[in-house]
Amino acid sequence: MISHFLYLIISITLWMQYTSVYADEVSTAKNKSIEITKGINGLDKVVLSQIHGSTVELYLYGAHVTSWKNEHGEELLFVSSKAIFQPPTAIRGGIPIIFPQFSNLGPLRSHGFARNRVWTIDNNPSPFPSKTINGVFVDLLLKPTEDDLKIWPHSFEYRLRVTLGLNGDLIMTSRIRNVDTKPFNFTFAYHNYFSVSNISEVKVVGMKGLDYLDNTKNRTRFTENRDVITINSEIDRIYLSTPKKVAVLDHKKKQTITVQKDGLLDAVVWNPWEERAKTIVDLGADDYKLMVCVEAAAIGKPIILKPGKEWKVSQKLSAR
Ligand code: TA6
Repeated sequence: MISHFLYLIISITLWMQYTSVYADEVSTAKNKSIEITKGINGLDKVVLSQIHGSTVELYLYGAHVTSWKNEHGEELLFVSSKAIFQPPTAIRGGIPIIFPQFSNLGPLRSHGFARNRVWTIDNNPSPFPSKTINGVFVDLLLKPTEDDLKIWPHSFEYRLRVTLGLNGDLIMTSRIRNVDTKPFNFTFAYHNYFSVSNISEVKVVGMKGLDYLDNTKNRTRFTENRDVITINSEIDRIYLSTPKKVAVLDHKKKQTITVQKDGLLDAVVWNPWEERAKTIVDLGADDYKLMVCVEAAAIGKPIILKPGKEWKVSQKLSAR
């Protein structure tokens, strides 16, 4: 009799354990998701969500990441209070994709045209390495239109994978293929705008001893002698041949954002400060205090891509 009773108790316990594990798995599967929806002004937007609560939002317009939140729902990217979500204006903030021309280093409008085009979702991308498998991701594709070929006469296929890792990291992998018959050159950047508590609290580390081109002084070349870069006036520099990791420390937030680059030699540091911010119509007057751009880039040595070849680079952003 007692053994029957014990058997019943054990069975009920096992059944309860099984159903609770099963319920966990169901909610896990529900919480890690990709949603295609409408954003500001009805523009198509993709939302990636991870099990622990981190999220990423990106617009098909520009393949532009506009939000990256940690598991506590805190926003890690800066988007201007005056950002215009209306083509053909590029969205001010988030992560503009700068291709095929950084700044005015060529014949195109500043920062090229990838950030001003509507990308498509690529449902059939060529295989990626399996290390992104734990993440939730979306694949996007940009090909030039007839009009693009008139201003930049080079056929390409640009495949971008945006992944939100299990631990909340944001990984962006770009693969640019030359599908033309001639080689072409380009420059490139992930133009990351990070949200900061106050620019006076920010330190950028990882640049000591490196040469940089100062955009505020006609790209004159200097050498950085500081361990830690603090910002108290306009800064607009292209650091050349930087290490794979650069970091943005925010003392007040007690937060470090790490930019880990793969295949991208350069890093840009930009804050317009008060006077120049006034000349940027889609930036709020005090917004410069709340942002710093630390960009993963290929500028110093433009990329030369031969027909049939693919250039593959990535950045991984982590906030701890
Ligand atoms: O990456 C820095 C920079 O090239 C600056 O010179 C500054 O002008 C900024 O980008 C923003 O450029 P945009 O064309 O978006 O106004």
